[in-house]
Amino acid sequence: MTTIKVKGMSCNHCVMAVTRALGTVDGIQDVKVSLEAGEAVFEETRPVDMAAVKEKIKKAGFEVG
Ligand SMILES: [Cu+2]
Repeated sequence: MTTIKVKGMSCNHCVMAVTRALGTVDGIQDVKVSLEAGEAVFEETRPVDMAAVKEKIKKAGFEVG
């Protein structure tokens, strides 16, 4: 289980966008995004490239950290 902080989420659409973005990253499964906590939690089925994660989140319009 991996937890990352996601900045910039303000509504459920943001949550969906982040969930979708993470779902496209190789090795990521069972994505759960919490708007209240500003966090995303996921399982890694294999080592995940955090740079790729940041890139996808950024493309979706949000910031990791
Ligand atoms: Cu939103």
